[in-house]
Amino acid sequence: MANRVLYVRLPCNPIFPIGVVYLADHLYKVFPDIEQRIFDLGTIPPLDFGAALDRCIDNFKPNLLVFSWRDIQIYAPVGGRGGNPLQNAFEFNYANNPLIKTRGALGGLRMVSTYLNELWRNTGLIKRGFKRAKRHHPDAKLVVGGGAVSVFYEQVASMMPKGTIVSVGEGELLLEKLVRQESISNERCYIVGETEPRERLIHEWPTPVEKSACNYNYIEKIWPEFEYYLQENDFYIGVQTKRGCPHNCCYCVYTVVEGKQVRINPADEVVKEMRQLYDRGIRNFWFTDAQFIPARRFMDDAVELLQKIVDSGMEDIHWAAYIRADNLTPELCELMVKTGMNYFEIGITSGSQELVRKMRMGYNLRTVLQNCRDLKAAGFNDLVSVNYSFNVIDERDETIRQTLAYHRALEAIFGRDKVEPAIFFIGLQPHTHLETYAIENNILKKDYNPLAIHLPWVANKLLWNPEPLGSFFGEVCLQAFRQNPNDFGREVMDILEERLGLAPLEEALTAPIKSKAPPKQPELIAR
Ligand code: B12
Ligand code: SF4
Repeated sequence: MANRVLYVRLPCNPIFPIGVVYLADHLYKVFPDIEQRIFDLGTIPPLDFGAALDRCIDNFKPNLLVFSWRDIQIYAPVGGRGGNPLQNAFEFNYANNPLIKTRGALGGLRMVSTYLNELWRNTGLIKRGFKRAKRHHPDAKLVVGGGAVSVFYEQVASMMPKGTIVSVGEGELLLEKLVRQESISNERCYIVGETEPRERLIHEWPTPVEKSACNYNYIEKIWPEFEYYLQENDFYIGVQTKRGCPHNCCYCVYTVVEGKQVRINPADEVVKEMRQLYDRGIRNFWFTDAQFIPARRFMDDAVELLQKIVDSGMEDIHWAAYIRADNLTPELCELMVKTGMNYFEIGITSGSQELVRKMRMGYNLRTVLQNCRDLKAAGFNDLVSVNYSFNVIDERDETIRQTLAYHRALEAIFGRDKVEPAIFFIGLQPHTHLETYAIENNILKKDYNPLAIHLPWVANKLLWNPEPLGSFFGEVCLQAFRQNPNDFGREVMDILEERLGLAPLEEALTAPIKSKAPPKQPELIAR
């Protein structure tokens, strides 16, 4: 039996390592007698990573080494760890001034080197840890998982030592089997150098696990650095209230990582978990669900949870989440405000109903607008971030004008300063409809490597911004970076409006049904 389990969360911006916390909590509930330890490299200064890992392994002597890798893609449009990747890419691709072009190229190189360094550093830490653990237990096992590994599970094989178990999605049952030393052949995983990932492994459904409140009395015993996250007041500590998302949005991989089947964690257990954190001084929570209210049929569950939070008397808390704002009622809005929601993100992607439909998102923009009015009427007066990705599929001047009209309507509801337009350019991810579309349309080769963003011809395509509108957006973004880098999103919207004008709102809200409509998805029919 593997009875000494060490969880190493690989270096990461300080986001609460909820994944390893849940895994350790689960194993404790199944095997109360095994020894476990959490070691979070997110709390260690970079120069000390290797030595601190060695010390931890020498002290604890694990025979099951669990590495959790959260994120790999640092080239998101917001200021990433290597600088602002969107600005670099656009300066390099679209700037007319050669000096700015060069600055973009240099910035891009800096970003690429940060990215490659992180890949090498993390794989180096995994190899180093494995070697060290084997000094104490020659038959120690190594398993890697987490968000980054789930998305890029096919690519990480070449970077891992032989024998590494590479896991996709949630890891509770896999770890249970590893502790018992049972066969793992039915789990969503493969072993480097021994087995190949099954075809469409990521599309396999996770086995539902009934989630109970995480036992933080236990977690603080096995995680000496837990305190770190309790000291700062502004951390949003992760609490998961459900898993899975039933939608099919064309660019999204969550729905395959977590699966389409939504599994609700019992509301009493969620509140019990929050209570333990509350009693330790935590006031800010992030509901880490792919979507807090994934579809209308889950609205009652959200009501139940929020009502139980009200009943619990935790009055001075705040929470944030990804919210599909088409699934709200006035009652839900009131509960959201009453329970302290002070930030949410809506990923409508476009304010044009026609494009929202083409991206298979299943949103009704008119409903979203009405629900936002209800939220405002319920007293919501905080920040909402609205994600737009221009130029995804079939974008035209006309649809841009519609998005602008839609955004102005949101501003009219919440106030300009309360609606943050987050301008994303979709990072093309494996296993998404958009990837299939790109391959079918010869934009990407079938054997492209989604991690090879250091190759400019791959990077350009993975940051989805195809011509003919690509250079137009490049130019608009560069102007916005120049004019008002601190309020980039709003500046982009203003420049676009100056150049293209606004459509009537009604036009944004109505999508003419054309003969070339996308294939109907069961979920879209359901709503
Ligand atoms: C909520 C969320 C956020 C929130 C986090 C809020 C908070 N305070 O926690 C916010 C909005 C802040 C956020 C930000 C970002 N995120 Co985010 N986020 C998510 C999301 C939706 C859920 C993550 C989560 O906490 N899940 C709940 C916990 C319990 O699950 P978990 O940590 O994944 O752990 C489970 C499994 O992964 C597994 N597991 C974990 N480790 C291990 C190890 C082993 C060995 C095994 C077997 C299993 C295993 O078991 C765990 C329990 O079931 C995921 C997408 C998704 N649906 O998974 C993206 C995701 C993790 N994010 C991602 C990224 C990239 C980011 C950003 C870097 C984006 C950016 N460039 O700005 C930022 C910055 C993050 C940072 N480090 O600074 C990527 C990471 C992969 C990648 N592409 O590189 C993901 C997967 C989304 C995606 N489309 O690819 N994010
Ligand atoms: S609703 Fe959100 S989580 Fe679900 S598939 Fe669409 S983008 Fe992904």
